[in-house]
Amino acid sequence: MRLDDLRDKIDHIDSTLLKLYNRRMDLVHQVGKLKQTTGAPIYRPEREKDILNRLKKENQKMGGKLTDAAIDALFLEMFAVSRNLELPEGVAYLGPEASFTHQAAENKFGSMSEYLPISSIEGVFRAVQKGTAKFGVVPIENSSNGIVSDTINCLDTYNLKIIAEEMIDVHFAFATLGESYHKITKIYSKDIAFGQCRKFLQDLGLESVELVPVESTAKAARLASEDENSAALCPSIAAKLYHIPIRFENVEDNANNRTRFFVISDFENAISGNDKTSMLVRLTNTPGALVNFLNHFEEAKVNLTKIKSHIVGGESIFFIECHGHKESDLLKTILQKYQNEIKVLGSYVKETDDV
Ligand code: PRE
Repeated sequence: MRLDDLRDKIDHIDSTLLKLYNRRMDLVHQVGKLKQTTGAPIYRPEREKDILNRLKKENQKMGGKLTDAAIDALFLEMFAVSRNLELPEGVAYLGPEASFTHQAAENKFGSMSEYLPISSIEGVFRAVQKGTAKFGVVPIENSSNGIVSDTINCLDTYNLKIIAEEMIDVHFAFATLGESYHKITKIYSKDIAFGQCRKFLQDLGLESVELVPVESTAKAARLASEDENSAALCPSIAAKLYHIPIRFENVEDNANNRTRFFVISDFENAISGNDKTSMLVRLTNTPGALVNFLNHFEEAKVNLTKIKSHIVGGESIFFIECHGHKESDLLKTILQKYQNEIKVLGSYVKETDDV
């Protein structure tokens, strides 16, 4: 078939898609109106997951060319458009713009949402608590640096719920305006990024160049865009934002460097059938207290996925995660028994196993 003929066919399909999108949006609009009368949450991650799972199965059966990742990309953006049509809701995230948290937020909420970069984790919690934003996106742990204490402290202090999780691969780019990296005198980045890219800097003979730690990798990119004898270790989106050429991609020493994020809001999710629950647990400092507590999970055949101890205000608490929804029969019994010791932080669709 000739190019023109193929393009005619594509045009025809695009027009059909447009009609179908609009028909879908009419229905979504009605859903939005219905939700406004009942005050039900607009964002329903478990419903979105159901739709995606069903479509992926159908796609496999029909031998479609779309991969699962392509189905996610197309439909998650469409859900974001739908939610904005039902009710535009702001998303606060640990900024600045082009940070890894921004990337995680865009993965969840698409490119059309209204984003609010906030300079601290507690600021994100405050914005959601006050209603300045409906959602907040904060990092919870990184495979190289462990748990983010500020997030745990805020989950303990604020009465907000974890309503979703998101995992992203953390890749650093080495970006500079300079033609030759031999002339580089300064490299900007976050201090932890220098540690994560140490071997790369050694291999390039740059370990003795001045390493300048700044608050964010996005700021590093901005500073590097102002001086051609400097470079930044930053996410590629930050390099693009400040128009600095990327000389090397994925320069981190550990290729499996991942960060997990939580989405927080003021509502609770319904059961999806594939959920995780996160909680903070304060147990008495007595022999066997932790073992006794954990035994209940084994007896109920509930899979524990994480247990980390953490100090809050001089007191040791446990950050614990397990499979299942807090309203499921298996978990309900344990949560009731320990209701004075446990603060449930949220039940949400399980997206990932661990960092
Ligand atoms: C819809 C949109 C947003 C929700 O997060 C889930 C699904 C969709 O576009 O399919 C519709 C909707 O609001 C709903 O089913 O509750």
